[in-house]
Amino acid sequence: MPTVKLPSELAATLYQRRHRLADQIKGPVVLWSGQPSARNFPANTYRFRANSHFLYFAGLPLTNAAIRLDGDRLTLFVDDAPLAAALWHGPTPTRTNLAAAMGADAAYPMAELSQFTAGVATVAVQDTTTAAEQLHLRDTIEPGQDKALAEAIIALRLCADGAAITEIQRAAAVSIQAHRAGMAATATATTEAQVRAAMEQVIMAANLPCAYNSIVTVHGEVLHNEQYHHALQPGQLLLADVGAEAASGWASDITRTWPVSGQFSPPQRDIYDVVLAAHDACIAEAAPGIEYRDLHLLACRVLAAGLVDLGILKGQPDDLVAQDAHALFFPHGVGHLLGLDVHDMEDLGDLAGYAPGRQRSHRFGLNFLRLDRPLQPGMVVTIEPGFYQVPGILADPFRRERYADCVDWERLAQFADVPGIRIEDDVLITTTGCDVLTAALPTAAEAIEATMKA
Ligand SMILES: [Mn+2]
Repeated sequence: MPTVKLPSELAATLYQRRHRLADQIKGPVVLWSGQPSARNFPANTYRFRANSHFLYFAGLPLTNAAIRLDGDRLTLFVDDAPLAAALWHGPTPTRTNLAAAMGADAAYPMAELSQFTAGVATVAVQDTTTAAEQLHLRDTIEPGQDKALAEAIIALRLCADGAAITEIQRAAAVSIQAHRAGMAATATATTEAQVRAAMEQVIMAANLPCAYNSIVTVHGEVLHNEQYHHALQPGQLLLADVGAEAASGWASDITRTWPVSGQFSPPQRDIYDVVLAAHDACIAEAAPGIEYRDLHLLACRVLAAGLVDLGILKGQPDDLVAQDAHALFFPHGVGHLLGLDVHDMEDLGDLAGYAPGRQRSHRFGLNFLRLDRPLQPGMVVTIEPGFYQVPGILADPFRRERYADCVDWERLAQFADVPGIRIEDDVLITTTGCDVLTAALPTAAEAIEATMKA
């Protein structure tokens, strides 16, 4: 039988996370890992990813398992694989081994879990089979008990510990290599799919999954484009938002935009430098105590000022931002929390992203802001301003009318070869400022052009 052993430092980190949770919350907690969902028949499944809250405290990506935390006591529930399963899946570690690796005080088959779930708090998992089981097994929950657990977990996961930072850096290092490979492959690639393949090849060869579905597209204006069939033409921009996930589950998230020909056209370069100025301004300001919302508004102001300088927007940058005119071209937030999930803890809605008492704005320029908290040391966030010409926004008669005086539409037409640009880095907030974990991948236009030739 293969055996699992966690490095002692990681085992200590996991113990510390569980201990800190016990400090925050009274009463037992059960966290489920979840199980694979069937694509069609049961044996053909989507790739399984253990639930992030389970991973955070258990450290092992077990399938169909649960942990019960009660004070410092850890109980593992998982089944030993039936002997017949080895025919299809090979030998797997035993429950006894997994429990020892995790530092569990006791371990039982999943069938025993029902005896331990009275009155426990939990967090819902994504797969519907396990989610139904969670509902079925827990009957005596106090109102607000699950929310209190979610808030306690958020208090921990909001700031990365040393082990988490190391793992995000590991994932980021592979993502940086993937982006370099994508830039280098563009000279000979004829489709988006070929560049995507060159990028994901690096991630697959490192034996890692992607942290999210890759975006590799000449239609950067489609914010979450998941099509890869378009031909690459000289003169186009290619936007690649691709990130590896570490074996431990921690994510990285990088976007770069580069010219298919290897050289930005003058209009592309003009807009690129405006987006880069917004990106750099946010990174220069990111520090403990700074409101993330203010970084978003800073990005909006720098973008608006740059677009005024280019003659695309008309007016004072502050006035334009107050009217949300920037959102015609930058209709999303400047970034999000990054951790075990690429949009960390968004399974909890806005509970993690928004500080207590704060709610999403309905404003056109603010309603996609995913994070509204003061920055704290240990937080990992993305900084990802962009510029997009989204037909659904720019051709919308209501917006055309509303912003008729703010936009020089004739001037804008001269930037038709700029459908979408985004520049995204992963940023760790330190005690004095911030550390760009993805800084080894260039952002400056000349440096990108140089990397494409490498
Ligand atoms: Mn992102």
